Amino acid sequence: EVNTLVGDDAAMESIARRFQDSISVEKPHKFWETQPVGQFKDIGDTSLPEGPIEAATPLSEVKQEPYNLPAAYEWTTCDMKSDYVCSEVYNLLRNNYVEDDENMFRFNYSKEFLTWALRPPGYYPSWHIGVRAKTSKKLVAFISGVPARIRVRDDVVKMAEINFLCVHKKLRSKRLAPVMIKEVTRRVHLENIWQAAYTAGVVLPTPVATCQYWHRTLNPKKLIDVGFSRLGARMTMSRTIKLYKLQDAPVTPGFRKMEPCDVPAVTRLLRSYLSQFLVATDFDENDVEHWLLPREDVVDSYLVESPETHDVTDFCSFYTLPSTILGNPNYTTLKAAYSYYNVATKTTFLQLMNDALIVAKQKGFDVFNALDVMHNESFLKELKFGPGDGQLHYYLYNYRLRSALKPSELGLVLL
Ligand code: MYA
Repeated sequence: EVNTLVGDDAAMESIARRFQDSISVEKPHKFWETQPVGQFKDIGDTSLPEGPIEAATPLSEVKQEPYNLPAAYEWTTCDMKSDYVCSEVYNLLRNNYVEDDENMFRFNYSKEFLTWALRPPGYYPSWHIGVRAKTSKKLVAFISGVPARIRVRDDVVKMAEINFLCVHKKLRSKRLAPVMIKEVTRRVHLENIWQAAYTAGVVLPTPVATCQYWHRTLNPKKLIDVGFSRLGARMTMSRTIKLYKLQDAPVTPGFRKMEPCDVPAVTRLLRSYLSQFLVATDFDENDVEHWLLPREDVVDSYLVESPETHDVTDFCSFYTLPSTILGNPNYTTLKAAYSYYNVATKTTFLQLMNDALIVAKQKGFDVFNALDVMHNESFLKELKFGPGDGQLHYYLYNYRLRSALKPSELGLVLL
């Protein structure tokens, strides 16, 4: 009898999870061991230099033909300007993309969101890569990249942000993912870009940072009904509703929605804020216009314009990412807002983010999520966010850091 010593369920679960994490660090990664990424065996070796792991090669040496797929499948470049193709990608992800550990929820990125996420300034259509079944032409897998400038310490590096890797549930564990990753890598190399950034819930060689999601309940009754959260010990529903109650309208004077004319001021504010983090996005005005101007049901941005000086002093933003609720008779969708980039210079972070919660509640979100990146720790507990159970690992491809970063050293949010 080994396991009778631990009586508490939560403690058991956390031990099981840590045990699994330690296994995943030991188990071989037949694919990732062949890639220019930090390897587990090198953790703690501070003699290795920071920067690119492999040098760029002349473009003429980049493989010109796509990688081979199993005979029944073919590559397709997904034209995200086509409403039909966009719907195909949307449906693949809606039915097969990321689920929580208990398979209760699955991300349901909207079509408008995908258009936004995949067509930023300077995007490459060739980086929107699908796999189709040859006979039916059905889309069965997808992976995407978009270009970004990411600063690592003092170097601004052109990178690809890789996202939406998805293989149809019926085609899992057939080593399709490594072929897709190699193919996107090839197409990124063809644009003379040699580094990438990505996030995943799974542990791979080797995270540059491991972050945690925190959740702020906005609609307690629904979150409890659908099993997202549980009624706390010694809590009733009415006490819980009262605990999470917010004011009806934002309280900061000058708090308003961001508009096109604010792009220069917001860019200045954001660039100055992000300069303090070790790894951060390098936003210019074009990026801010694309990534931060409000788009209905996709991204929301608010700022504080000083009533006296008319300076923009504070900024907050969040994106809309609903999840499908799997197998609940009463509800089909969980409406979640995800904290994006926030800057506070005059207003306190606490008051700024409290106003963000208020507008999110007004807009009908059930929950407001945030990672512990940047200065988010400074408001999470006080604003009644609770820690989630999943972790999000950040990775760089072909770029080594001497040691892992703290979440608070990251100024980067991927969608
Ligand atoms: S993260 C979101 C990933 N998507 C999902 O979780 C959706 C649901 N799951 C699936 O669709 C499948 O399970 C996926 C794997 C497609 C994830 N990132 O084909 P397999 C490795 C990287 O037999 P499947 C996001 O989108 C795994 O360790 N590698 O497995 C960012 C193993 O390798 P190794 C992953 O389950 C993506 C191999 O794949 C991931 O059928 C960033 C097994 O392949 C993962 N999330 O399919 C991609 N999951 O043996 C990297 C598993 O070595 C980009 N694996 O352990 C790298 C930069 C490229 C550009 C570089 C430019 C210079």
